[in-house]
Amino acid sequence: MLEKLPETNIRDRFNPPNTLESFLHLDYCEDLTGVDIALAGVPFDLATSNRPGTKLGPKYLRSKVYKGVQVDEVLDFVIGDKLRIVDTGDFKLMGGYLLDNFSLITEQMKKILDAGATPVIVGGDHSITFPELAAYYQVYGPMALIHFDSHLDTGMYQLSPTKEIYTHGNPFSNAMRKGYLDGNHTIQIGIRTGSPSRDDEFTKVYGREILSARELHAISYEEAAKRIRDKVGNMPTLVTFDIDFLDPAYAPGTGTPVTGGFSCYDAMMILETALPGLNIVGADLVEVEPFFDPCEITAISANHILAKLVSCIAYNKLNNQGAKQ
Ligand SMILES: [Mn+2]
Repeated sequence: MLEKLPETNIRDRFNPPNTLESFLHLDYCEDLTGVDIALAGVPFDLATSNRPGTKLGPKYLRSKVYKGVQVDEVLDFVIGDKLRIVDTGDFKLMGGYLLDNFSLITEQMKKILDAGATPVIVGGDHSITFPELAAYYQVYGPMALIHFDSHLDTGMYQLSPTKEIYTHGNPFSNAMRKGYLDGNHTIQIGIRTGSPSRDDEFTKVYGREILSARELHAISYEEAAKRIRDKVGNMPTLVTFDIDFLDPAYAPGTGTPVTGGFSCYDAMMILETALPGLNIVGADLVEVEPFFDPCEITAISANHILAKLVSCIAYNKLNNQGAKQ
C-alpha cells in the first residue's frame, strides 16, 4: 500500500502544469486588490541598438518555468505561500511611437504602485527602466539604484543636454537628468565596457559608484554586499538586473552580450547577501532575447534570478514591513 504523502510536502511534489503559463508559475490575476507583489511583462524592444527580440522575453520566460524555481532554500521561502504574489499580465503597448509607449509604461507602473503592490517587471529592453523610474519618482521622489549590468547605460551623455535621445543604452543618464534617480545613491555592478574618460566626466556631474567586473571578481560576496548596502542606505531603491551581467556562458540569449561576466551562483549569492533588510520598492529583469538562447540556458538563468529577486522582496516584506498574516 502507498504511504500517504505528508501534508506539508505535497506542494513540492507536483510538477507545475504546463497548460497555463505565468511567471514562476504564479496565479495570473489582473485585479491588484490585496496583492503584495505584482509581476508584469513589458514586451518592448523598440529602443534596441544591437540584436532585437527582447520584446518576446516575457512570453519566453513564462513558458520555461521548471520545478524548483519557487523554493528559495537559503531564505527558507516558498514563493506565494505567505504573501499574495501574482503575474498580472503584460503591459498594453503599441507598435512604433517610442515616447508614447514610455507614457503607457509609466501609467501602468503607476497603477501597480497605487494599488499598494511592489512591481517586479520583466522586459523588454533596458530602455523600459526609464519610464518605470518616472512612475517611482511620482510616489517616492528621487530613487536609489542597484544596477547589475555589463554596461553602464549612461551613454550619449554628451548629446543629451541638447538633444533628447532614448535608447536601451542610456536609461540612467536620462533618469538622472530628469531627477528620477539620485546618483549619490546609485551603484552599477559588473561593468566591463565603457570609456574611462567619458564615464568619469559623467560621474563628476551626477555621482554614482561603479563596481566594475574586475573589482567584483576580486572581492568576496560579503564585501560586494557591503558596498551595495552602504551606497543605497535606507532610501527607496530599485533593483534593475540586465541579464548580460551574467557571462554569455550563462546568458547567451541577450541583445548585447559581453564576456568576462558572472555565473548564476555569483548573482544569486550577491542578491541574497545584499538585499535583505534594504528598502527595495521594486525590481526589473531585462534584456532576455529568446532567439539566441540555445538549450534554454538564458531562460533557466533568468527564471532563477527572477525567483531570487521576488524571494528577497517577499522576505523583506515579511520581516520588516508588517506583512499580512
Ligand atoms: Mn547591458
